Amino acid sequence: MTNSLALLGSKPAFDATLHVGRPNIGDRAAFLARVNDMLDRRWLSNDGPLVREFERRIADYVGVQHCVAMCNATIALEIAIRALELRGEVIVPAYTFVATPNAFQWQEITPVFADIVPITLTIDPASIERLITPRTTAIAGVHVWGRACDTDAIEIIAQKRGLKVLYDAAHAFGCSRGGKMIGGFGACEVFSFHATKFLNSFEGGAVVTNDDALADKLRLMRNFGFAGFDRVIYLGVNGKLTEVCAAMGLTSLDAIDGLVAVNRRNYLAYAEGLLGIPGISLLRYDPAERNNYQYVVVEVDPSIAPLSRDELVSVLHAENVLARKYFWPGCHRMEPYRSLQPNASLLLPQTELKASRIIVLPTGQTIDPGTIATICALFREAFSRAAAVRARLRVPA
Ligand code: T4K
Repeated sequence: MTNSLALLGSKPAFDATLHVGRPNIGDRAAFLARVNDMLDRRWLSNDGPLVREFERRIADYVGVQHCVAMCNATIALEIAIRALELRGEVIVPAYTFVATPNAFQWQEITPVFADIVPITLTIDPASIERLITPRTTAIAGVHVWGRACDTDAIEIIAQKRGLKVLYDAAHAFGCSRGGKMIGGFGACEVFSFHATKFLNSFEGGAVVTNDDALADKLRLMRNFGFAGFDRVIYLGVNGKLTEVCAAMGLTSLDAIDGLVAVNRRNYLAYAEGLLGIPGISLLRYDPAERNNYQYVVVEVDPSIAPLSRDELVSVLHAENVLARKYFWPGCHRMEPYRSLQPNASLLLPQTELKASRIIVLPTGQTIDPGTIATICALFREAFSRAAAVRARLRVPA
């Protein structure tokens, strides 16, 4: 337990930095064996056997017909957008990682920013309805922090207005909604397998779908549009996953039950440690669903908590706890959207509120309950010494 705060002159609670997004790593020997086999085969990329196995196992795990693996989720989103032939405007939440709107803007499709539902932080169906124009071609929900969008309401709006639906499921591998695994909703869904994600393949992503024709098109587009030697039938790009990344992805898949158990243990330790701290609430996962518990997301209510979110983050950083303010500021406040849509914030009250209050805390294999108890004690200590912390933060270091 800490007795004081680094910001007030004590030694930091941790010698080494505790990062959010520290990668989870499966069985090293199994990974290295896969890499050795790969080197012996001399097949390093371009639809190799490890990528094929990875795709098959992802599709089985999620319960969909097709998984098309890609080099990362941003490219996967871009290729999905092309394959779905979207244009004009697409409605996206402003509370997401900037890769979501960028995938549209990069293709000169306007991401129109919708607000979020305060409980789940996912796109608000009522906000979607208000933003539909004759130029709208699709709705892109984000299952942010692994919690599912209201897929039923979105489906009803899409059917009524003739819109396509796709989901950015970057955070949501291994999660479910209504007992159905995420991956099977909308026309397609996009997972990220980035190093920081629940299932990690160093870099990587995938589009999953039950649509045979869409899957064929995605495969062609990820490989320059080649439909066989010397025959290009679509505008394509290089979106391929490498074999070494697939080896890592497969090794992560082998470890998945253990990864959920560690994440859940940590999540419960935070829930216990933060209980009763004024103005602090932990984003809840629905115990009736499958969850990956990959993110520990805390909201600081400044009307109750003695310190603001930003003040708390400064306290934690001084202690070598590199908590993050994801996703602040909302995408609508980042370029080019800030310049292109200067009034967007007027329609995004919940996004503005949540983006100003959220802290994401370290979890995963490198964090244990003892570490979490210390982090939670830092919250209490910071609040009990709020006046001194505030005074210290007012004086430039
Ligand atoms: N959609 C959503 C909703 C997303 O959140 C993301 C990505 C995407 C789409 C796009 O997926 P990808 O194209 O990346 O597949 C990080 C990740 O790079 C990004 O993948 C992720 N979301 C985002 C939420 O977090 P940054 O800019 O915050 O990264 P950075 O460099 O600050 O690292 C994050 C933390 O992870 C740091 O505390 C350091 C730690 N870290 C990172 C890596 C790579 C490690 O400890 N070891 C590592 O190897 O974006």
